[in-house]
Amino acid sequence: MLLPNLAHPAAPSLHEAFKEDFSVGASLGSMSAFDAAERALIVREFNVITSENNLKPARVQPTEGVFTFAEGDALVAFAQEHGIPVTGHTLAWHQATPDWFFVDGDKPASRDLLLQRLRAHIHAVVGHFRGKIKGWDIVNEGLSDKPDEYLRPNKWQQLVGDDYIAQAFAFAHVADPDAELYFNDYGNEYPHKRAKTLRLIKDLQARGLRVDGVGMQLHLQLDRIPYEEIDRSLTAFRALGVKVMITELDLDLVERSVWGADTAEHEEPTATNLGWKDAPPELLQRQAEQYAKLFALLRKHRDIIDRVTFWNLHDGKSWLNNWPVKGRINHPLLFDRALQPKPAYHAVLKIGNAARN
Ligand code: 9MR
Repeated sequence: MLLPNLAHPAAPSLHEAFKEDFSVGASLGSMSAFDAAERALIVREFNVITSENNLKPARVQPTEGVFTFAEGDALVAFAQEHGIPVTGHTLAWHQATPDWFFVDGDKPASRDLLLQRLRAHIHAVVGHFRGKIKGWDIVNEGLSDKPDEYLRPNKWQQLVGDDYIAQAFAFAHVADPDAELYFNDYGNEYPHKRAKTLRLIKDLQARGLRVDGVGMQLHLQLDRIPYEEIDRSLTAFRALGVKVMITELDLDLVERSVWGADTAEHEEPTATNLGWKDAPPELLQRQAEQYAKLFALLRKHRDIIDRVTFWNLHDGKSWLNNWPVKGRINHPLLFDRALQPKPAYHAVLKIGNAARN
């Protein structure tokens, strides 16, 4: 398979084009699912990697006390071989977490038992990768989607209380004192989650906890990118004195009625939500323009943005082929299914190569 830019070997790759600004990354699933051409593409274009699924609690500790690190080890080994830093994702979440965490026989687990399990999980996982994983999404999607509610009422919050987040940060810092610690969420470009992010990070800081960064996922939809809101959140987060990471970027081309990125939501197939084998060229063009406008905005905030990570490598591997409807054919990333750069790739690269002011 051809790699991008082979006709122009001198052309910089994505991460080279943005080297003055931020790292550019991709999330990856199981390494065994990436062939040689895909691996070459990863190494050429990206200089930071996130584990998409294989470090989630359901994968790592499916049964209490039984840890499986093989997939995570393979990803870290690949990254180390190429000198690429890895982000661990994620330790406390309302999804991909086995039920056993939350029960004690036929009763709900007590606060103490759940905290003991949270501590044991974090110590085992962060400890296993100590010195090998640069930073962790400690808590994922902990903020409520409801404007008037602060934290998402997930089982952690219900059974432990609001301080499960602080506890998780504290455990992780003990497990690897050198690891960076992040809070990751979607929708924090919008005012209510922006305000809650500020409240949460300030609360963690007031408790004297280490917090290195806020993750803005940015699962975006064509023609609906809230540029101004993203700009406002970046400006607001600057005051926190932490890094901002764009952690799960993609730009959905196919219609959907569900907002955000909650995997619990589903939608029935319709005439228009299943996508196309070949994306309409005019949509790919709009996608290119919108990605470019976004990267210009992100570059404006390069003093606080540490990295911009796409949610997987190419269109064929995107979660958006299976959400919110199973079996749709989506085109949300910069490379197509044949690993070829799309118009969006060239448009983004152009922003990276443009003069800095
Ligand atoms: O892309 C991930 C998909 O393959 C998984 O099935 C799903 C459930 O574990 O999680 C997806 O990734 C999510 C990420 O972990 C957190 N933010 C939203 C992402 C898309 O759902």
